[in-house]
Amino acid sequence: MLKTLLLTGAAGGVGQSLRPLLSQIAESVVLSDLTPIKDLRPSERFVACDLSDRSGVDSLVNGVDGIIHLGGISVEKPFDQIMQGNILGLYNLYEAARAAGRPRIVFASSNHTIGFYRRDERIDSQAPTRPDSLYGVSKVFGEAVASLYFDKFGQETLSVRIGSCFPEPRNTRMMATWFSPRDFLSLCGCAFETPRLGHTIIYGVSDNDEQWWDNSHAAFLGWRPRDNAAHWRREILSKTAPDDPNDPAVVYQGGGFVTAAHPED
Ligand code: NAI
Ligand code: 15L
Repeated sequence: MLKTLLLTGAAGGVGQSLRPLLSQIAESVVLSDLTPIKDLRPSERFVACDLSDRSGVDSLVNGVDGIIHLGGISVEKPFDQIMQGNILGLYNLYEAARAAGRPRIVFASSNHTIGFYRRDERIDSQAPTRPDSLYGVSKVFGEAVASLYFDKFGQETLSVRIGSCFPEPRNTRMMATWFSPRDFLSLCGCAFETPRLGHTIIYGVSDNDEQWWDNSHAAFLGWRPRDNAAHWRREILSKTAPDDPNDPAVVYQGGGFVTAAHPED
């Protein structure tokens, strides 16, 4: 059990889904975001912080013993926004952690680091990255910083290439990519408890019938996802038009990020 966990990006979708579960892994939680959170539980306190503000991030990280880093831009956006949240913000977090005794970090990376692999390819965490967006490139940067900071400074990180973390799967793609908040929470528990984490990359995905990703390199974590998107399959198929097998958003793992225009065009 952690004494004090820092959750960045706490006001976002994943942060709000994880919040009610965090008492399973931490005695107290510092929630942080640009957007205020008002409905605080007794074990929570809120600290507003822009991740691009170095001294703000230094104070935020000081005194915590574990970090789940969700904060930043979560979709394709103009590069300037991505640079502030995901490049500078990520760097500030790692520098703050290095100065504050190296609390373990669970970094919310993304499947968009590898979105240009086809859905009929099964890849593991050692496959070369193939980002599908500027957003995906920023997550590759985050993983590279995590790698450097372990090799050079001993900062340990679990980089979780999250598929689609929502309370329920929403479309046919999520039959393969869905990652339940409950499975994410149990993975964070494993990351904080395992004796040696190093810098490990894992695909954040539930125990879905449809599988694109091989997590065998992270088997030492002993993590067992329990949820399965197939439970919603019939309902989703009944509500959606059949996928066009020639649509690049269906051919490639990254879905709509693959076909999205450059955000500055
Ligand atoms: P979200 O967009 O709902 O939440 C992100 C939060 O970060 C927002 O509340 C936003 O205010 C905050 N934020 C943005 N820029 C900031 C800055 N400069 N300083 C401080 N806070 C800032 O995203 P969501 O869906 O909750 O995702 C959380 C994390 O997980 C993101 O890093 C995202 O890239 C990653 N992820 C999420 C997936 C999903 O399926 N939801 C899939 C893959 C990765
Ligand atoms: C992500 O990286 C995004 O943050 C999220 O909003 C979803 O689009 C997810 O990937 C996905 O691929 O479904």
